Amino acid sequence: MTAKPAQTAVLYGAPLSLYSGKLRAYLDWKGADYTEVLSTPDVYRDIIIPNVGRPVIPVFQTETGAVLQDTTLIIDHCETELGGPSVYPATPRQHFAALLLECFGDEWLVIPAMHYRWNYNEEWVYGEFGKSALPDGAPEEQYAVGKERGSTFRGFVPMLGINDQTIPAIEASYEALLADLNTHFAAQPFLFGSRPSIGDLGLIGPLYAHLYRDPASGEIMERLAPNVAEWVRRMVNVQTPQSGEFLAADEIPETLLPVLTRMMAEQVPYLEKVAAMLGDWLAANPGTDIPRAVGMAEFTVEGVTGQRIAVPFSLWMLQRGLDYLGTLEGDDRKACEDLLRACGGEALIGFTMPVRLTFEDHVLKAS
Ligand SMILES: N[C@@H](CCC(=O)N[C@@H](CS)C(=O)NCC(=O)O)C(=O)O
Repeated sequence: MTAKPAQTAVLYGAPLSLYSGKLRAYLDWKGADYTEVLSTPDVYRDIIIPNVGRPVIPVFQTETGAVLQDTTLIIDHCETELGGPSVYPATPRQHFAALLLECFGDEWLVIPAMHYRWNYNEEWVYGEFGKSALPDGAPEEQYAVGKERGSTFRGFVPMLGINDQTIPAIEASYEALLADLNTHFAAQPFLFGSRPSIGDLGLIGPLYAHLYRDPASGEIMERLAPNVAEWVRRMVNVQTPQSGEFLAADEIPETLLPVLTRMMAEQVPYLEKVAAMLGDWLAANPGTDIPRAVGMAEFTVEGVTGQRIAVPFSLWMLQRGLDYLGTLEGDDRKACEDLLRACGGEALIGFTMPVRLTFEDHVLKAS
């Protein structure tokens, strides 16, 4: 479905939104011509729900009026339409690692993002929800509306596996990740050199809107990992669009190995479980659209095991990386597989998807 042609492209989003931050950072680095419009209730009613079918941000309206959702699809659309320097490295290991880290940021770091937002910034965030819903309202009105709207998101917290048992492990894992990234960004401006990649964009979603911009979380980041806070500022206050280069010779800095290792240790075992559960679900529900969750899956962080919703969409994100790996042959493929072995990612070599997933017209489908 298309809406009326716009003169310039429009990003419908909000300052407090995780994925809006990812898309905005991309569009700014790309030097795209666009305006940002706050996703007020009117925008949800008039633009988002009629076109996307559900209330979700960010949504991107192209100059010709097409309405796109999902940051990955929007970024890929702009990469094709706008040309110019790409956020996808051209060399195999960097390209593959960037796709993996996009999946890690988008689909896994939502756990610390939501934990710190709701357990350290709750009252403040209600006000932020209110600023989006009622931009001209008085602070008390904004708070009241924001509390109503924000409560839905607060309600997701236990489903993400965040509870009294898992919180100490989630915090230990996040602090260790911050330490690893702090070391990395002491030496490199971005993940793979002086140009941001799709991997940086995956990480910036949670690490900006929730873990930097939410005040109590931002204080933790500044204190524990000032280089990460600097990287956030480089990502979101773009000084020179389209600038920078990826490191020569397909180098993966050693300092990224602990980050990839964390992904392999925490997220990949969970994704294996989701894959198995999705296989069972499809066998029991043939011909049905895939729901957002297919049950609760076990996950383990820093030795503590919990349960969280099993999200098939996360497998679609993983499939992007696996598809890329599948296109590689010979030395290029070996280089990527060696990288996986170096960070405990053997499970991704020959990972079996229960089915091929497509995400089209805002719906995830088995194809
Ligand atoms: N994978 C999507 C996720 C979009 C998303 O989950 N957005 C959040 C706000 S940052 C939202 O609107 N969630 C409400 C919902 O999904 O029902 C993307 O990259 O755009």
